[in-house]
Amino acid sequence: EVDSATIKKIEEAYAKLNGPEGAKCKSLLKKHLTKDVVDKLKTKRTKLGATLYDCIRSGVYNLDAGVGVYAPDAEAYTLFAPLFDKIIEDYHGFSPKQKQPPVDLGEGKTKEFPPLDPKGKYIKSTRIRCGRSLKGYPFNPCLTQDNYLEMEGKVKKAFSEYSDKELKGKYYPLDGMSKETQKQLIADHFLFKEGDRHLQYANACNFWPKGRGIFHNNDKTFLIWVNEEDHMRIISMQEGSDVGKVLDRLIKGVRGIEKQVPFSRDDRLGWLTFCPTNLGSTVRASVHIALPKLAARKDFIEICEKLNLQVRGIHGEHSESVGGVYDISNKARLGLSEYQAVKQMYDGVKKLIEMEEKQK
Ligand code: ADP
Ligand code: CIR
Repeated sequence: EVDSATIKKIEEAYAKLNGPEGAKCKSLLKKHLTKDVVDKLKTKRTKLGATLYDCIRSGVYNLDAGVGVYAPDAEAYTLFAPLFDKIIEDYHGFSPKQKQPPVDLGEGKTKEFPPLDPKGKYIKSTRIRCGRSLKGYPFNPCLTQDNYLEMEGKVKKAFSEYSDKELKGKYYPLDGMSKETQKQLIADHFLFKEGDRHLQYANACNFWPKGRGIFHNNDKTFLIWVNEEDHMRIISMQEGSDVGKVLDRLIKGVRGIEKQVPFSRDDRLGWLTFCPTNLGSTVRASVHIALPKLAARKDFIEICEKLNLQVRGIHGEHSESVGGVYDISNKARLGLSEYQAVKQMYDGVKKLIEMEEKQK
């Protein structure tokens, strides 16, 4: 049963999105939260207690959001499917009839990805990340402080099992980290930022910084974020444009950790994540790249979108470009394998470089 106060908040949220305040809002939430969807879903509650309001809260407070929804638990994706399916289809081009293909991390195929920019004219660095959720735990809004600490303990133990020399490293909890260290790690693109309002309004920052932290090897080329947006973000990155090498290291890291901790996977949606934009392969493969001639064109973003690429600023999502350097990655993660997601970025960026070289 959903109490009348929550139903009222859902109705007010709908009114806000469609009233004067929401006039400039362009989120997928606003687009797909129709009156019909509201009426169908406002009285539903997941077994863990989450309502439609928990899914939409972030996008109702952040009218500048691109997407605006998060799933408080795995069941939300099916219980609130009339909303999520529409947003998922719009973002990934993945229809309700489609199914995530089997896992293909790209083992044995990483030689297909030699350096994109061997002379180092355009690309500064390359990063590939994927997300994982621990089996048996809901997403952020439903986690207790004990859950956070228990999860942190489990993954910390798993990290200590890495025997590969390249991956071996140390776990640094956020709780107790000095502000200078934290700031430096963020500035150098290694650590997640703090105080993201999209996550805050999704109730994803409860008990912060408890249970949050980062594992990394000595060179900071292999890193794992713990309990930020997702339970885990597994990351491989390095200077230059050697995509194959970055992927090789990510594969080793993922295979190493999945032997220790079981992950949540859905038959249709693939690896489960808190944000619907990350479902499926969960892979975002990106380069930091400067393309001065192309980026000067008015249709630069459109060119990238046509190549299934997403453009972000230099400090990640919702940030700006600095010195003409952009973060360019695959956009879709669902409906394609991990290997295909990397290939989408690889082929797209290759094309962008060709265009830059031909541009007058
Ligand atoms: P995510 O990739 O996990 O969705 P963000 O967009 O917030 O999240 O990016 C996280 C961090 O990774 C940011 O500091 C961003 O600048 C950094 N980053 C992303 N791609 C690259 C890259 N190719 N090289 C170096 N840093 C990168
Ligand atoms: C938005 O809607 O703009 C934010 N909620 C972020 C959406 C996608 N990005 C993400 O999950 N990192």
